[in-house]
Amino acid sequence: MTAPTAPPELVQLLTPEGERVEHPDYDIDLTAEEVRSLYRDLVLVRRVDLEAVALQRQGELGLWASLLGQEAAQVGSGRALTDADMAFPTYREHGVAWCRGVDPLHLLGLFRGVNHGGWDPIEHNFHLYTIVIGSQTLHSVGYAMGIQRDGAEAATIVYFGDGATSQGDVNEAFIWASVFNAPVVFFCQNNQWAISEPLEKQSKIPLYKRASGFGFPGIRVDGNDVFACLAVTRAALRNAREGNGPTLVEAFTYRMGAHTTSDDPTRYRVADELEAWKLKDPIERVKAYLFRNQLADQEFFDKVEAEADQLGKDLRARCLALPDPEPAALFEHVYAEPHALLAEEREQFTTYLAGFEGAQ
Ligand SMILES: Cc1ncc(C[n+]2csc(CCOP(=O)(O)OP(=O)(O)O)c2C)c(N)n1
Ligand SMILES: [Mg+2]
Repeated sequence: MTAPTAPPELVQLLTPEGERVEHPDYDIDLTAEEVRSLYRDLVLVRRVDLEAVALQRQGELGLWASLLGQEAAQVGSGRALTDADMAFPTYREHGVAWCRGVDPLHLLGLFRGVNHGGWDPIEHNFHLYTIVIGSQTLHSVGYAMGIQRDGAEAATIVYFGDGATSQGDVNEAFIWASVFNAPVVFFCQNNQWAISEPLEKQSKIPLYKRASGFGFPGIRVDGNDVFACLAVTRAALRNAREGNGPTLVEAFTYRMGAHTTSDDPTRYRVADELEAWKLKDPIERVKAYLFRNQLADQEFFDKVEAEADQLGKDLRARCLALPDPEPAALFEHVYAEPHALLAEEREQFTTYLAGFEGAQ
């Protein structure tokens, strides 16, 4: 079995071989410095991910959802956001978190079970991770309608997967966004799999085409092409901010790793598929482009590599040093205001814990 080939309507600005291609509707003018910066993001984000997988394997995290292969979709779309835009992630958007300035340590803390997210969504305009598939699409549409009523110059972007498109919430969010002309970009990372369910089990038509049935534009972009993801998302966000309503962006990509560290993809997909997608690696093509056009030398690549090593090392040390929370911290941040029943439950729980031998 070979990897699905993307149809011609896919927006691509950089081929897997690192060649720049033109597109009549989408183009982007990036300086050498900007391309090097995107490359650096891609490499650092992959390193964070790699370190997290290793930490999970060593028993330091309960779970990790790897973004391997989806770096360009996340960095491209993440870098398209302005500070005022609000992003709503799933559980895999470590690359977007990076672009929003969220310390990766907070992500590790969540998967280590020592915090419930740890970052302030308002400070970074990056909502907390959402595990309930598709629910964040409704949150983002509601938020976008708020932006609309405030008359603000901003938009929301919401991330979800191919599998999520089968959820009622996502379809309801499409309808609300459409009829209220909400400033939202639906960013679907079609990584071809929803755990062990292939794309064919979610849709008989390409996902981006679903949008037309709801009354707004849909576009498919090469999700392994950071230039195209940046250009397409930037245009969709601008459109939303200008009052032209939602867009569905389908980033055609591939989940190169397991669904999560609890999953074994060799049980349900063939190795050839992964091999074919490796040739479309999102980082390699930017590297080839930089080399080909002499926009970066070996010294630059070595420097980024060294920075990634340092980041991984530092992240590991800080992760291992994360303090365990007090068990009663479980009750914090449940409600904004004091809550009598919750106070009672906390009391019961602390009494229960105090009953164990050796308890203080
Ligand atoms: C409402 C709901 N149903 C089921 C699950 C279990 N679940 C977790 S991830 C997942 C698959 C999601 O696939 P997709 O939307 O393609 O995202 P991906 O993990 O591939 O990024 C499922 C079914 C869940 N978390 N929430
Ligand atoms: Mg998927």
